[in-house]
Amino acid sequence: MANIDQARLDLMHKYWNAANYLTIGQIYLLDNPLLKEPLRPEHIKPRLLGHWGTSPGLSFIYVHLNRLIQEQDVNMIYLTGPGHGGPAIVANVYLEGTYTEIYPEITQDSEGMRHLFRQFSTPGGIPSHVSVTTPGSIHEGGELGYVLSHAFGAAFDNPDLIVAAVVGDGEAETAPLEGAWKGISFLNPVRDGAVLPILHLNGYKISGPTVLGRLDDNSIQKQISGYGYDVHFVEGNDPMQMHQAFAETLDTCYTKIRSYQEDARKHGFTKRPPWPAIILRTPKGWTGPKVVDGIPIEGTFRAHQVPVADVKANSEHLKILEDWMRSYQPDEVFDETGRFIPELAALAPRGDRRMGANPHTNGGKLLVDLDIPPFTDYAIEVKKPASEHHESTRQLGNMMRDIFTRNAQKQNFRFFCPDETNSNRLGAVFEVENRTSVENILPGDDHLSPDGRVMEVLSEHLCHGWLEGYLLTGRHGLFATYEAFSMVSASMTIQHAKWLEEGIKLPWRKPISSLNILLTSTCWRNDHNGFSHQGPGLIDTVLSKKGTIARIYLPPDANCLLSVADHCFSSRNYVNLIVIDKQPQPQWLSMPEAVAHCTRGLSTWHWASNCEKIEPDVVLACAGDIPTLETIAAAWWLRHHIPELKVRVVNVVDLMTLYPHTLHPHGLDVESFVEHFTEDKPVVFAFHGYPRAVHRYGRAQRHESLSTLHRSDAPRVPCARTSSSLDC
Ligand SMILES: Cc1ncc(C[n+]2csc(CCOP(=O)(O)OP(=O)(O)O)c2C)c(N)n1
Repeated sequence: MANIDQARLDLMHKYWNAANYLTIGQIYLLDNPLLKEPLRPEHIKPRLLGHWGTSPGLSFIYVHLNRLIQEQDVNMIYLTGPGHGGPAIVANVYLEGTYTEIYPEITQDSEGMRHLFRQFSTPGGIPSHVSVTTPGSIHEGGELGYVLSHAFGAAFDNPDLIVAAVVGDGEAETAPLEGAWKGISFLNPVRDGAVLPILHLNGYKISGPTVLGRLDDNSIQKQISGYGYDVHFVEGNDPMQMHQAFAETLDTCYTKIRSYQEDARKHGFTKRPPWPAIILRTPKGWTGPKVVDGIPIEGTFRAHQVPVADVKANSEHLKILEDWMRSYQPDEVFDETGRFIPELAALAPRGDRRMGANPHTNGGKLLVDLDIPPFTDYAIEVKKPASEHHESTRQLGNMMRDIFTRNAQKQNFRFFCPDETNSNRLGAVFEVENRTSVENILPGDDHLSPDGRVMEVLSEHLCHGWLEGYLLTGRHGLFATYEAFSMVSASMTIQHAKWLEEGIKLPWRKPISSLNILLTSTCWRNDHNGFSHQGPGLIDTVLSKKGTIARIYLPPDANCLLSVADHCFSSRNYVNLIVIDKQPQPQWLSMPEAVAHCTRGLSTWHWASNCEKIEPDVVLACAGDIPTLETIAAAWWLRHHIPELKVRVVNVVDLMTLYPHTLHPHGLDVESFVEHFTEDKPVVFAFHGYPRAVHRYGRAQRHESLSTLHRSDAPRVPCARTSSSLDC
């Protein structure tokens, strides 16, 4: 590979200086942003927050990717695994101009810089991570482990896109990240983009060494190449040598990526390419203070956060900070007014090629509506409640099959599932789609192909992360999982929910397709499974999220499921949780009845009650398919054995209707709530999940006790009945 022009590298070095300077300014300074006067205690923030250690490496990579983008006109986005390096990414999107375009008050001058510094990690300002407020981010990186799964999700069906994904070497110890290297086994060079993993081997976590940091190159090479990558090392601490080495390596990797893609696109898929991965070994806190109070800082875990503390009170520390900041020669990179000097600003890509402005990172801009067939086409004919028994999820599988067909040209829909598509009765999708694999395919394999869009990998983390990456870059999908194991990735559900909660407050972030999670193989009907398969906890997890984004549906039968799914697939910016079992179950409502029921969110089922015109003695309420069956059976028994007792059955499909309407937009007002649950009659609520959900919100509506039927955990021996002899 030819040497990179030294003059260009010198300028890039200055650009990197500017980014490092702005990073430190965000961590430390309240005022005096350009150091026009000697640093004084009053210029320092009262509380020093932020992470320096990872930041110089992140900026180094950013500056180099800018060169590649500019020279080769690359469509590239940047995902920061160690998202705590937020100030570095904010510094870079500020330098490239996207920050000021989105936040005009952060001007490209000393006043804007002052504002940029003051807002960082400050109440009312911006978070310390690469969060939703950061242009160009689809990955906050606060909870470590998901960068590669997000990166692959973004690359699927984006043939032109290269996703640079920085993996922290601490992050690389997490289980989700360890699994995510396998993404290349699902990445098709013909129709997908590429992921360029850059393992940032700075050797340390918060307070100790990383496992990989203590391995020699040979061991790391074996490990990463074992996943199928072609490993490139760039190591050292001399900046100018490192600029040259990294630039050359980047060029090599880019050439390889494009040649694999060109070959596959010209000749068709033959085998998984050995995609390149870079191992960048640099000191933690590179270019920062070497020693403070006699203790080494650069190249140690002590550089992780704020490398020089107590700067306001300790004049020696203040001096270290000032010398450190001046080492980046701010007067060489910013002019008198604080503007980035044009010769350096010219090194950033233009327009949408800037990584902070790439539309793939604001997926709503690229979102094309999903073409959803009329869900009523998949209706089960129900002439009389419980006259039919069906596996409800099968109907959803039929609908998804046709969603795949209708959107085949747009290539914007994928289904993610940990190896349970058939088990969850969604196998109709295989009439038109395959499972994906770019590894060897053997004659006996079932619906396995490099072209598939059914993403089956036995990792809830990967399914979830891939779907999130896919959604955040403007596409659509569904994650279906056994209910109990949705808890494996529950934390990802929370993180995505928080992202959406904040994202909807930012007018520049365009709405994206909702995160749709189908929980099936539920706790009440795991007939051949054990206690391990019982745990409806994700409901509680989603209940804890804000009403602006959280939705939970418990359709009691197939027609309700279809209606709910149609709504979820066309919705935006929600986390939609749909809970329904896969086993044959009685079908209660005709399609028109189901539509009316789901539109209301809950209904009194007069056909199961005996008090249409009068106040009941007791309300039997239910949410969830098995609790519905049990409740209908109980009501039947009461009607037949104690006919003088007036029983009302209320079925809840949209759990959020139980909230007070002040807390959730779907919540009923008190009058409507009382219309169903009465002012003061006892309510016995059979609920699919843990009882506190119903207690908390149902009680709030009626200010009195409500009994919930639910065991403190699901039964070890399945208790559900599938009676076909109910005379409803
Ligand atoms: C899942 C998770 N566990 C723990 C943490 C707390 N944490 C924040 S930063 C960090 C160390 C990260 O090390 P590394 O990924 O190597 O990043 P870098 O050294 O580049 O800062 C830890 C443990 C976290 N953010 N996420």
